[in-house]
Amino acid sequence: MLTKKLQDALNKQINREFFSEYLYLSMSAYLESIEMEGFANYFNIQAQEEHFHAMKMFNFVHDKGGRVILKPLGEPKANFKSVLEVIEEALEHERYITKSINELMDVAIKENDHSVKSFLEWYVDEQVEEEATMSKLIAKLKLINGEGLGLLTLDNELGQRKYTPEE
Ligand code: OFO
Repeated sequence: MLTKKLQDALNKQINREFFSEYLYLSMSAYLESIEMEGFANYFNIQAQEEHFHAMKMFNFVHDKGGRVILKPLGEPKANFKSVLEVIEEALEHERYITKSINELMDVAIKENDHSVKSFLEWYVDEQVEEEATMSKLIAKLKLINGEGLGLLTLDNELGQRKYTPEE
């Protein structure tokens, strides 16, 4: 069983994971619109990963005998100034998610639910990786001034990325 407080906090996080999926799809759509197909592919895969994060938590709430309540998703930003701005906003968003996961972990600790704490460890680790990946992309984009042949090469590289379902 989950306490009401913990169930509410998990439901809030499920909403944020689905919103992440929606935001990354919106970023992917913008990138398609400026012919950056590799970056668009990259964010399409990010969106699929976020869907997985949301469903993993959705299923966990049920496994714990809890009730999932889905709430509306906000409207994701649709237009950006550049590829660099997209990645910078994605990093900003991941930092917000990290903070949100940490706060959720605080609730699990206060409610003394060890199974939820153990479950959330996966998300804590995942956030380190997600922030690092975005930071590296920003560094690369800055190296090539976000334009020219460098940008096309990076776009081509990101176009090779394939979705590998996580555990
Ligand atoms: Fe990109 O983060 Fe989910 O958890």
